[in-house]
Amino acid sequence: MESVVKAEPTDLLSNPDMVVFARQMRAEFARFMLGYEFAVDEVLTKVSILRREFLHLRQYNPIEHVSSRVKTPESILDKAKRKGCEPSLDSIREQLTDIAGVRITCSFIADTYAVLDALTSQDDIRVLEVKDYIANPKPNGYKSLHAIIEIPVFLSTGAVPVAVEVQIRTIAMDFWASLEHKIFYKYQGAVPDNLVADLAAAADAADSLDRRMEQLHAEVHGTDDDTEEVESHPDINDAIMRRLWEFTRGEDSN
Ligand code: 0O2
Repeated sequence: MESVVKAEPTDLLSNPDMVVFARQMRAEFARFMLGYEFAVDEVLTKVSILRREFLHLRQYNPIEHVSSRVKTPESILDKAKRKGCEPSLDSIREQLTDIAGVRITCSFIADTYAVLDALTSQDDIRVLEVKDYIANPKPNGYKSLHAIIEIPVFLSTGAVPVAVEVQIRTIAMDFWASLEHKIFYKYQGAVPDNLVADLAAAADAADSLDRRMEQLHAEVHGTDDDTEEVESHPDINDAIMRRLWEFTRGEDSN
């Protein structure tokens, strides 16, 4: 990855124009970064609520693991330069939609679509783009669901919409992608042909595993249609149900 030339503090002090620029931009860039950190927090809260709701409603958790990151300022500037962005934070905000990222790892393929649907159908989320690399894998075998969503972040000055890239995939897809990523960086993009072929074969194996695991799961637990929806809560016991029964009939003596 190309890196930008870093200004040392001494450079800043020796250039009065840069001192003025840095004084203005430091706070603006910090606020820019904070917006993405808050947006990630908002998405993580939504994912956590979905996870708990799924668990209560279906007594089944489709989300195995969640991780998140906000690109570093250096990596943002590198990518902005690569993409030929205008030199302004507004332009970077508009063109770089993956500054904030949340990755959700699910148990099964069907879960990835269910989670994407549950998240993107929420009223305060605007979907900017969805890429289905599960139905249409990349030539190297990469699979994942990608959604660029815009979520409002409520600051003291009002609500600001912030873009977050959400990647949703199965454990097998995630395993493959993380190994491929390491290989890609080790060879700086020029992966030898034999490894490219091996990775493609491994992607097929991961796909077969996903499908077999999903079949097995369906055999053991039945399909969604067979799942009895039983919501439970540790504090809602028979005594509470009796009180509720009496209360709804005007007989509650407590
Ligand atoms: P990182 O370090 O994970 O952030 P873009 O590159 O975003 O401008 P593109 O290529 O259309 O545009 O985006 P896409 O296809 O939605 O991919 C964006 C992200 O998906 C990547 O981010 C990776 O995280 C992941 N990804 C896409 N293709 C592959 C792949 O072939 N292998 C692996 N392992 N991951 C992939 P970054 O910024 O490249 O990396």
